[in-house]
Amino acid sequence: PITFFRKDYKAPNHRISRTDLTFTLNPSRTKVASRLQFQSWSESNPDNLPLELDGEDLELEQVLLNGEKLDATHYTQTATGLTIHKPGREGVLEITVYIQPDQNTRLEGLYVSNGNFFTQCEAQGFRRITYFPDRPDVLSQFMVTLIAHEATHPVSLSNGNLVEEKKLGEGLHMTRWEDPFLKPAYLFALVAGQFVCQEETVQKGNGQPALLQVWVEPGNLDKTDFAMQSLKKSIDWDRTRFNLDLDLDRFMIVATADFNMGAMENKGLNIFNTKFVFANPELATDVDFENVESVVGHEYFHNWTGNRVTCRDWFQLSLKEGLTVFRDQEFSADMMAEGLDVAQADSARAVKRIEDVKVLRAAQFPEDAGPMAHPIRPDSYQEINNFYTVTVYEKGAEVIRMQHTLLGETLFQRGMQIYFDRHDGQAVTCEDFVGAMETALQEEHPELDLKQFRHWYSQAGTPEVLASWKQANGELELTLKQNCRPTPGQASKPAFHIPVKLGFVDVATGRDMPLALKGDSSALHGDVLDFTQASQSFVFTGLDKPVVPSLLRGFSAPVVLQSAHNTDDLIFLAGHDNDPFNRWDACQKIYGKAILDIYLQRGQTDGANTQAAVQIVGNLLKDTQLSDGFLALALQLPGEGTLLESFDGLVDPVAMHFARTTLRDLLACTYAADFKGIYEARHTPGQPYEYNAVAASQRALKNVALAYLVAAGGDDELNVAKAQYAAANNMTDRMAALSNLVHNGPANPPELAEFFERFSKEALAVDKWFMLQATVPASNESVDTLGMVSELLKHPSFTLKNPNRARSLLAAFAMQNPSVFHSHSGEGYALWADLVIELNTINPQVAARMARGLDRWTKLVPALQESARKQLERIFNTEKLSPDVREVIGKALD
Ligand code: B3K
Ligand code: ZN
Repeated sequence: PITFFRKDYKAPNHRISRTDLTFTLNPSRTKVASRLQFQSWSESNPDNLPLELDGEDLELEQVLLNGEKLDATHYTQTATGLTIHKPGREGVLEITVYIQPDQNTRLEGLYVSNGNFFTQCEAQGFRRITYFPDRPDVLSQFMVTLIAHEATHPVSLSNGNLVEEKKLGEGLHMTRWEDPFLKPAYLFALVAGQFVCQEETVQKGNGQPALLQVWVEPGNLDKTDFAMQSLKKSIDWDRTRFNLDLDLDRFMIVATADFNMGAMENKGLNIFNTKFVFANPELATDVDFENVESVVGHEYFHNWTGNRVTCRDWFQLSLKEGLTVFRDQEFSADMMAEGLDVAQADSARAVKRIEDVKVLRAAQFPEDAGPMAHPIRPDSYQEINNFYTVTVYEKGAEVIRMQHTLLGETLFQRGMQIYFDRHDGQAVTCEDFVGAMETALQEEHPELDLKQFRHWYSQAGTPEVLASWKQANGELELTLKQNCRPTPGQASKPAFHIPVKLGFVDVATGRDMPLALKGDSSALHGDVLDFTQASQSFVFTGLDKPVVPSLLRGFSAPVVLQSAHNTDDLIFLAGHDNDPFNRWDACQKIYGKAILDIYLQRGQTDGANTQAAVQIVGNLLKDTQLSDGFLALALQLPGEGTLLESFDGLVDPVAMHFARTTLRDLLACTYAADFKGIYEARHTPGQPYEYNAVAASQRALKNVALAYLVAAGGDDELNVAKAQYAAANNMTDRMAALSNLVHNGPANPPELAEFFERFSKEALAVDKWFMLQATVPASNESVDTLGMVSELLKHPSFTLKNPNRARSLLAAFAMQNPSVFHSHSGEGYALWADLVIELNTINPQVAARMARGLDRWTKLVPALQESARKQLERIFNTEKLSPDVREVIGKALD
């Protein structure tokens, strides 16, 4: 396999000032004619530099240079590209190729979905469309002509503005699109086929109108309202919070059922997985609604952070992704807090923060501890598609968030302004972003810099922070130590600059004490402490009365904090911390300790931590001040993935599942009456459904209570779930009820069949149906999940060709159902390996995602490691293994 290194970056020889593309669209054989105007960048040696174009799986018809046909001695054609030996200082290159969109099951480049044409070019899909310098630092002006049959493909779209439209005869029609902005090829898009749209005109900041459209296949218009609203909110939010306006006359979203990931920010023509567009009460859960809003926001925000300023090379991916995730997280938080008073808004924002940190801990921490660990700005890759990771995205967003914490909102926004002033229209690096933030910081604080902070870009691994303290004579000495375990290629790492947001909570009053550092106070900025050394002590003064430190408030850095809090401290923080995130986190810590105790003591529940967990839940249930959204989160136990990762030793995921279930059942029995009360107070069948943050959190809490009720109960409680299913007028309640029935009740409840029949024409609901069955845990003894998954693979509605469907069974089973996947028979791994191997030939990118299922196999108990290795090796030795899957499995086996 070829490894690409960040240090090998070389600027291109040529720029392509203008790109004209003409597509004659035909599903089995599409003609792509390009006309590239190129100029050499070099002054000194202009004529001899070859023009290097990427290209894969293209049938080359002809090449013309300045109007003259080139014979094959003037260029070199390989399996990966075309090099024009002596193109001259500048000129016009015309190339004609043919491609086969309907054979494209990889869904990269131009492909056909349900008869319609779509493209996906990021990261390197454009080279599957035509020969071109397919690298993000070549920015060109695109003019696109689309020719298609009017009967089959009446709508044809590309980036920018529609400048011409006409009939051509013989049933053909053409549209011509001009994108006013320079862009790299990865932001190119085209869509053609049968579509209908919902549209609206809005006013831009400069008073000019902009046309917004959401395009879907016929029959789906009733699912587009929410996406359109989300788009309008995103536009308003970016203008008010970031002072960034829509720069286009036309902004389109198109939904397709066949898509490798969530969505794509192509300039002016975003292409979305239907999963992140379609939303109506019948079909979408509250979580789906929330996701639609956040992904619509994310792609829209890319228009500035990604498109106006793009990446120099793919090692810089986090430049746009980390920043844009940070922006979409802030957008969602602001939307959740909209219209609430200050205290409620704080708690609503904390709910969003908790949700984001849960994802980070469940998915990114394991990645950072495993064979695929990489810095947010990787140093090397074999297949770039494997680096669209939770590290680049979510940890990348944390690294931006830390800069926001260090600078504060005002200076951070100043840094954004400097960033755009310097780099609008350019392809730049992560360093350029930090540089802009550093300039903003130093305008106010010339003595500060982000020098050490930059390690967050270059070092992988989750730092561990140890915190201990002594309080005496009115002073509290806080000692912090940091350590980051080795990751592939990085044995030891210099200390990180870790912003520790903190407070000292007065035990008597529950109030925060003022923060004052003894002596040199330059490490404290407001309530944020700069922790910069391997070991560091800070003495705080003015603390006469006993306090409990609350550290890393709001999760101010992506680290694992091991604090010296004892059980009483944690119970106190769970009830009194003035930082809602840390209140939640104190609950999680106790639950985690309790589950580990139960795990280590083979099911015993008489330990002190278990008692503390029971006490905490009792306190939470009594606290009338808590919002439903917060309470719903605080009552939920840490996920199995997070638990496995937090245990320092080899683990048995099946036993861990049972330990977690034991605590859940104990809590459920202890507080059955309270859960019933919560449930009944919030279960209002017949009330019309509305999606908004408040109503959604009511439903969330209600359904958490339902899960506890069912966990502790017998038939009566299952009947509560059955009744909720029967009365449901929305997907949130329907799915919550059904998942309790399927996960905790007898095999094949009638509701499962009813659900399939009701929604058999709605692909996204059918995905949910598969997913529910693939996630039945080992603790449900009446279901043989593995057997059921094998049967479901043969279901007429199942196909590995559709990524959503493949994920609904395979990812659900291998990544969201540890107690079955890691079953001691090894059958789970074998089934997973079969499917990865099959998917490898269909869609390498999706296969490589699924292949991550055993990333953490060396953390398993020896017997499981042995079965895991066997399957990993079986995959690795498969013929025609794609580079995508090879990289993932190869690194796991290394
Ligand atoms: N930028 C795209 C992801 C492309 C993934 C290519 N393998 C979506 C996003 O992050 O918004
Ligand atoms: Zn993105």
